[in-house]
Amino acid sequence: MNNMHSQTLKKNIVNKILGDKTRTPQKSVGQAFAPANIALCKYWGKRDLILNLPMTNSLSISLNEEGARTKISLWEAPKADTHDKIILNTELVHPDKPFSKALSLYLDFFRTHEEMRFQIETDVDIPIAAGLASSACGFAALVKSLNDLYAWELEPHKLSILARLGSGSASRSLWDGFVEWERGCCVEGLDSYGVPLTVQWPELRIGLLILETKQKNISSRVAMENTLNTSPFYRIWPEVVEQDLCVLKSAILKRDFNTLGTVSEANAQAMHALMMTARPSILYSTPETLKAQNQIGMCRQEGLSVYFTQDAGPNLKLLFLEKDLNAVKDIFPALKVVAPFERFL
Ligand code: 2P0
Repeated sequence: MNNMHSQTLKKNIVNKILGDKTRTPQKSVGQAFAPANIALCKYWGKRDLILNLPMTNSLSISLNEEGARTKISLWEAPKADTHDKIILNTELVHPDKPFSKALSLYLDFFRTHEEMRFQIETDVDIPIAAGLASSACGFAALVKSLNDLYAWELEPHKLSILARLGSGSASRSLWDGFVEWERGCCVEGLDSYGVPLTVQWPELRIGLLILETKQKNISSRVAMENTLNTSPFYRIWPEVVEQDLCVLKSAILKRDFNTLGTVSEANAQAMHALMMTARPSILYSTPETLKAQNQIGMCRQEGLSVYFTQDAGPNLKLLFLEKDLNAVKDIFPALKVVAPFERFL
């Protein structure tokens, strides 16, 4: 499948979502915020590579005010062949960088004419090295700022579909709190979007434990695909997810923290074990990751309810309750702590 074909497929979906909505900006600047999200039950493997349609549902928690703030406007480029102007954390990003190329390809779906150029300013206020900053909150904030610029007033689930076309996990960053991303079964994915759980859990805390700041050497997109295609164990992953999701949702409803922590940690470990059985094997953990995981296990043996989850990188996200904040901080002083439900209190 070549790039042009995949762009056409995505553009068709965008057109279906937008219908007869205007393609003319209704204000000079559109702006929006979207939170980062951490999966408690992971998305790992696609049923459609182009449309970012997942093999299974997944479940996440959004990180409150940690995320991406984006402004978008039309830009009078000095020459017809000039690219979009993309500014990340106040620095101009060169148009040849993969980040700019991916954004400009995505923006092609929203241009009225080929010469139309955008200026995008994005501030991401969480550590990019944590492996949660870039794609999910970035694409969700971009879609919301386009919705503002064009005054489309699209329903959130439609924004979620548009965000998914940029990056799968972005479909979950349209809401605060817990969000389940439905796998859907339709070929075009018009039934695959985020659905928020109407549950508040004010005592819940997420700690970002940064162990390594180097760029990962295999992208999650490639790692997912290699796992799905080569791991002899991938076939049982959908079953694992189905069971874990069921237990997690019930634990959330009951505010049963130990079950939430146990299953989230086990689901992350199952995803990493699965990657290790890909051929060639994929390993994101470093000795520091394993050391921190052991430390967390030892804390639990001593009676402290702390758990971890891990995404496509060596860093960990800790799960604990507010009452244990000081005890957890004593062990991990550099932890960045997020209260996902704080502003809803
Ligand atoms: C997740 N991850 O559920 C899983 C767990 C990483 C590990 O979604 O190819 O950037 O853009 O759909 O969403 C990271 O992958 O991948 C991810 P694409 P994405 O959060």
